Amino acid sequence: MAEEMKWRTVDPAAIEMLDIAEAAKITTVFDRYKAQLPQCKFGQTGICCRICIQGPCRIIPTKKGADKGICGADAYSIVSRNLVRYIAGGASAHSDHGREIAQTLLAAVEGHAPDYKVTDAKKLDSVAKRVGVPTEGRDVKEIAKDVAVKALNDFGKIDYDPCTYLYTIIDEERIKKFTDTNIMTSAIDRSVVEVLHQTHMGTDADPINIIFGGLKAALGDLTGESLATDISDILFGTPVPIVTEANMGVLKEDQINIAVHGHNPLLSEMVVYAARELKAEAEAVGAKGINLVGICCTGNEVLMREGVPTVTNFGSQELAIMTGVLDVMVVDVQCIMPSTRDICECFHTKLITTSPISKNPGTMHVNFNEGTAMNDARKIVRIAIEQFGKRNKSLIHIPQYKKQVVGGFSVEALTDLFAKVRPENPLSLLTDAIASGQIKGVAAFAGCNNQKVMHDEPALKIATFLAQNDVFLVSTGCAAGAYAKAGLLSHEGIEKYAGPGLKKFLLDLEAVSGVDVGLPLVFHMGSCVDNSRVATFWSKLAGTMGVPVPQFPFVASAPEAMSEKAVAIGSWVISNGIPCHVGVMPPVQGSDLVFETCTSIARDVFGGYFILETDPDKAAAEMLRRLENRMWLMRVRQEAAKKYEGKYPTMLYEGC
Ligand code: MSK
Repeated sequence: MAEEMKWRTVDPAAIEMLDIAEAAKITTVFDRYKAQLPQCKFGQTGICCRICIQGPCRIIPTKKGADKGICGADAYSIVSRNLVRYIAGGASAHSDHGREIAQTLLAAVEGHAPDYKVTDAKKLDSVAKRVGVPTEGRDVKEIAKDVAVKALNDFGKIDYDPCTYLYTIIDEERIKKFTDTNIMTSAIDRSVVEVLHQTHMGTDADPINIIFGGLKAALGDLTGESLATDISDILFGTPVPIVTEANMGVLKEDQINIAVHGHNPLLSEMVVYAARELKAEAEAVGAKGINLVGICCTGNEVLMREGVPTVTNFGSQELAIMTGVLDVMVVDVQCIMPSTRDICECFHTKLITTSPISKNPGTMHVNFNEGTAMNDARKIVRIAIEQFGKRNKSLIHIPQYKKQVVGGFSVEALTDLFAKVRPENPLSLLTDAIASGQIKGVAAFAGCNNQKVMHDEPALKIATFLAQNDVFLVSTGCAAGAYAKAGLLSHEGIEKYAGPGLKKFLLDLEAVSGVDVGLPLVFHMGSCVDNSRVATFWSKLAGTMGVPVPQFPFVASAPEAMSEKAVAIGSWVISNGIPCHVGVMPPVQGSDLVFETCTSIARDVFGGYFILETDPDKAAAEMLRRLENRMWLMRVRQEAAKKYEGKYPTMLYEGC
């Protein structure tokens, strides 16, 4: 591999495949990033305005006349507008995914989607109770219908009451905070439309007001994620610990390989069922079976529930095709690089799009429909069976790297795990370990890969540092993909990286867990929409400890944030009172006011704030410091409460 490319990834399988790409002169995302350099400084710092067609306007603070846009917009208006439009995009993607899931549950109980059913009646019951749907003496279908309707209602109800699926996962302190700051979302679609209107040319020029509008849309995003997770669990089952593998070594030369890629489990679950059903047809063409593998968050969905191995995460999706054994890559929505088509054309791999809103010119399209789901999935699997015989054997190269993965840690699964030690109050097992100082707090890792940083490296560096310092770790999305490929989602991770306090905690738990292969260092909580599980987790932990969320020692990180969805997630994370590290500089440096609002003023208002740090070593140290600071403050508050019988002066969320 050329020297300048060697710093692009730490994944050994990806390194091997980049050599193949270079030899074959195949252009990948790694090359295209390089070709885009240097990137436009105006865009990078957020001071390029493309909102009307008088522009684009680029702000030059030192040049009279060019220090404002043509309409007179200041840099702070432009930067904040650009930022919240990312949030609107992210909220649209997550919530539209959630809408499809809710519509499918409704269609299933009304008899229009015969291949779907209520798989997890226990989850249905708990969601119904939470969102106020009566359950007593009612049929499962009736309850499911009301749960689906409540979810669909959250998209566009006409009143201004808070969204049900948001209101019921946050505590009273946050309800008051969101109400007082006027960011409580009353309808997902309205929150997105409103912020697009607010940032239309000539509407809002006030950066703080714009940012608060963005936070309302971010809470719309959380609402969409929450209902997507809940109803996916109802349809396909709430994840429980499951053992599988990750990295390109999961591909099998003697089997038909199908990669499911994108986000929505409605399609990928059906492909799992169809692959099991059509095994004999695969054998009839000389294959030893059908090997399903996952990429990105569709991969995470089927890993969590079905144990489907992960072949890779976002940054190296193209490289999986170059192994020459991928017979079909079937995609739904989001994070699918258009370039996958060009790479598939160099191999026998058939790229199949399935969503009416996610097509790629020149690519086969099988329209996936909830009413004909299994037939559509069978069609896709049969295309893969056909492709198997078309492989060019001289192009086959499977890097022999794979790691064991123990995934499937929904909040319910984690609670059940802790209950094995402490049945009466399961989560207190972790909060007591935090209170005693054995565990320093909890860190959640989410998000993508981004070509601006070395593929997978920041996620690994930060997590291993925090593990060595006894922080309990959970993860979702493509960050979880990085940990899966590096062995951090298995017992190997505990042995290699856990500090003494964390190691004792995990090994004690492991002894009673009933998971034969042991527990992981990092607990995989699912796909990007499953960040709602993370929000539920911190809410329950804080409740168990008896403190508001902004006081609980919890930090989040998106070490390689890339998508609009990541911006939306980060924004509701900080609104919920959690410090959130971002390892790639978002376009906010063009306005000191917006930068300070994100990193500092947000802290005074919400208790959460962004830690914008591109050096992973510094970021890891900073995250640990923030956890320790929260723990120290909690002890100070407790001491003060004892001494002054609760009548001590009010403190800021995180101290002065
Ligand atoms: S797939 S949004 S690259 S996590 Fe959810 Fe991965 Fe980020 Fe897409």
